[in-house]
Amino acid sequence: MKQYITLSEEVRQAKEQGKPIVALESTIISHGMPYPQNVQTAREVEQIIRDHGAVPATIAIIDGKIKIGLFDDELEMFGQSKDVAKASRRDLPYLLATKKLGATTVAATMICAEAAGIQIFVTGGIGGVHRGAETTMDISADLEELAQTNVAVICAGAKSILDLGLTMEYLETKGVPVIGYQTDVLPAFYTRKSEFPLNIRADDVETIASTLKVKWDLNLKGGVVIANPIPEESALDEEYINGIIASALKEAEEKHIKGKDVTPFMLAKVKELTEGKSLDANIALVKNNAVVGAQIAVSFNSIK
Ligand code: PSU
Ligand code: MN
Repeated sequence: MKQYITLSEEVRQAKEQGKPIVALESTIISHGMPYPQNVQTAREVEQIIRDHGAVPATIAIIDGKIKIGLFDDELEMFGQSKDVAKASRRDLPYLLATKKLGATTVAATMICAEAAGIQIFVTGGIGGVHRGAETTMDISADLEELAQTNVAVICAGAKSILDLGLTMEYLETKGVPVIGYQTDVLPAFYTRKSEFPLNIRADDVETIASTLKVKWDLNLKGGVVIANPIPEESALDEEYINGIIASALKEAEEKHIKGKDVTPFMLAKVKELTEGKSLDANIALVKNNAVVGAQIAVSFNSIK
């Protein structure tokens, strides 16, 4: 796999010096947020990670290589170009072989991070079991990746465009720990709470770091979800956002949106219906995850 990986100079030095590194995905840039907020957020998230003592590594597929750490003009390209494929596990071989541009999802970012020796990954929200999956079978490849790839994903839970109950059942079946950071219940992305209790709560990052170490020391393969609620002041009203999500889901169904297009469609539609409020919330929660993710990376790096 090594021949397909290119490290940025910043990441290469960080590895050489044994510094903590935090992986970041690029689908959130190319397909999760509009331009120019996507690029601006990506830059700010990288800086937050540096300010908290770790080194950011945004991951993407460029010119037949898995790039670990992007240049500023590459971030800009992923933010602007309409010609970037959404790259999940299944897409990596073809995109690398044909030297196309690919923005990595949570699943693909986990694969690339693990291959580059990075165990901590910060994002906004993970994919999951979609509502109606009992007939559509729309279950994100992110969940299968969490079942098998040794990377911890810091997120704000999963969006209620998904079936959160089924998503939790799936993760339980696959043996993926879901750790609530200072919370007893699964956060629902735009809101701090959901009706789903968590089995593990951690109030400090050291507990999370040591739990990761023990899991992988035990050779229990797979990832860990660290669910970090959106800051109170940025959270949206639950009834309000759930109403919007219901209308967006209805429209997705009427327009026969399927497969990999479902999540980007829903994100863009919810943004439109909330007049940008969902985007502001999304940006705030990713930055908050960057703080916690960097702290976990620093702690994990000191004990691993
Ligand atoms: N959730 C978000 N923003 C995103 C995504 C999820 O709030 O950008 C992206 C992530 O890259 C995630 C992917 O891995 O969507 C899941 O897509 P799918 O449901 O098609 O697996
Ligand atoms: Mn899907």
